[in-house]
Amino acid sequence: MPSLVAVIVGSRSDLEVVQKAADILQKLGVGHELRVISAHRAPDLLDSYVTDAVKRGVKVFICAAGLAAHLPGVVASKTTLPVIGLPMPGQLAGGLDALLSIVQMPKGVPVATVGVGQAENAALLAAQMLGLSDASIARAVEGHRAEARSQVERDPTNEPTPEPART
Ligand code: AIR
Repeated sequence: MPSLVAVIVGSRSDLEVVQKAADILQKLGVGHELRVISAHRAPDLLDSYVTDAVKRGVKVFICAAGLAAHLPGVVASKTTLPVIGLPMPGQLAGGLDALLSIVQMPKGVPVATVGVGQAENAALLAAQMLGLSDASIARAVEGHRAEARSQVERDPTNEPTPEPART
């Protein structure tokens, strides 16, 4: 299956959180690939990887990083394909450092940012973007949404309230 989504993380220490994104993409049948490339420690490798991924047909990037999280912004500076930033939980206010680094992009180079550690949402957003031009991915996203809906509706607390006994 060709990769439509490239997931890049800034460090192996991010992999546990990001695994959920890969799981969701797998479940939805979206071809994807994963790389560990720090924008600060290996900028040249990041540059060549993004160029190559675009040539191979990747359509959306998910970039996860913590601390001074410049990875999504750097990738967004190299392509006009959509980039989804996933801030990693960190030591500063639970990941506020990464969230602000990612969401506060200067005008002209946007990064679509999901919540701190919200890997599932990053994957769903990527699939929704691809679903605009791929009916089977759109249907898979609908199915996932329907499952979530029925899980809430079937929650035991949502059983109909019994009528009070008449005296
Ligand atoms: N990071 C790595 N290079 C640049 C950045 N922003 C981030 C990683 C990880 C954090 O720094 O994304 O969340 C700590 O990385 P490490 O490798 O020291 O565990």
